[in-house]
Amino acid sequence: MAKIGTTLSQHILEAGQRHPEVAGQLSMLLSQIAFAAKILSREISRAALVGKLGLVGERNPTGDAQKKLDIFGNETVIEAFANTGLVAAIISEELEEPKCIACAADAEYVLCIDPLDGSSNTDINGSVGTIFGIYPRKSEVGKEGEKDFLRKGSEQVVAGYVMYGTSTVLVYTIGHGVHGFTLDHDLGEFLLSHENIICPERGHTYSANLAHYRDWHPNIQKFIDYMTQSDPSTSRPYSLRYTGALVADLHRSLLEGGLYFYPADAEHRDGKLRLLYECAPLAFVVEQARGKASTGIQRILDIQAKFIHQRVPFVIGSAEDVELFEKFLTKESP
Ligand code: AFP
Repeated sequence: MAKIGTTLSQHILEAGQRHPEVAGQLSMLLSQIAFAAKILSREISRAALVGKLGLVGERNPTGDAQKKLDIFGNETVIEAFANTGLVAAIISEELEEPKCIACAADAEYVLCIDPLDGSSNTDINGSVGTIFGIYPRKSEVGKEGEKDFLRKGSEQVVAGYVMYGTSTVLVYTIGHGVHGFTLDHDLGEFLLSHENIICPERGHTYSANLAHYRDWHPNIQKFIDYMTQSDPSTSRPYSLRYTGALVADLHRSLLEGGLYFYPADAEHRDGKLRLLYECAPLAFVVEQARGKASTGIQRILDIQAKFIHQRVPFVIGSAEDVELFEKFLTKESP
C-alpha cells in the first residue's frame, strides 16, 4: 500500500513493479500528462493577469467557440509530447485531424485528449479539467492516423483526468483501481491524496443541464420527476449540482456518489459529449472505481468509434443511479 503523500512518479513506479504489463513507457506517458497539467494549472490560475481569458474568435472542429486557454491547453499538451517519442499520434478536441508526431514514428501508443474541458468556466474562475485516454498503437510505422483511434474504449491502457478547482487534482487508472493526486504547488509535485477511489453505489445528487428538459425523451423527464420527489428511504429528492464542466461534476459523483448525464436533445441529436476524449476515458476511470457509464442503452467502453469527433449520449456515475437511469430510458420505470 502506498502512503498518502507518495509522489505520482513513485506511485507509477510501484504500480509498474506490481503490474509489469503496464510498466515502462506508460509511466513516462503519465509523467508527461502531469507535466502538462502543472503548466496548465499555473496558467489557468494567473490567466486574468496575463491576458489569457476570453475568446479567440474561432470555433473548434466540433463547433464550440474557442477560448485562448483552449488553444494554450492544446499547444501545451502537444509540446509536452512532441519530442518524447512516446505517442505516435494525438487527437484533441481542438484539432480537426489526428496530429502525427514525426519523431515518434515507432512509438507504441496514441493519445486522445480534451486539453481544457469546460472552458466556458475560465472567465468566471470556475473549475475546468483535462481528460485523457491512451491506447496501444495499432498502425504500422509511417501509417499512423485516424484508424489508430477508431476502436473501443475497452482497449485503453491508461485514462484519467485533471481537475483544476480549489486545488489541482490528477486522477488516473491503468486498469488496477483509481488513484487521485493533489498538486503541491510549492514542491511542484502531485502527491497521493485519494488512494483506491471507490464510487459509492448510489448518491444524492445529479448533474445535468435542465434547460433541455422539455427536449429530452419523456422517459428521461420521468426520471427527473422521480429523482426530485421526496422519499428519504431512497435519498430523494436528489439535489441538482451542475458546474458546466464535466470533469468537476464527475469528480463529485466519483467521490460522493450520484450521476451526470447529457442525453440527446433537439440541439444535440447524438448528445453533446465526444466519445474518444471525453466519455471513454472517464468511463474507464469510473468502471475501475465500480461505477458505470453508458449511453443509457449501451456500455460506453463497448462502442466502436466511427469517427474521431463522434458524439454520444452519456450517463456516468454510481452504478445503481446509472442503472436506474437506464431502466427509465428503456421504459421499465418503477
Ligand atoms: P466546453 O468545454 O465547451 O465548455 O463544454 C463543456 C462540456 O463539454 C462539459 O464539460 C459540460 O458538462 C458540458 O459541455 C456543458 O454543456 P452545456 O453548456 O450545454 O450544459
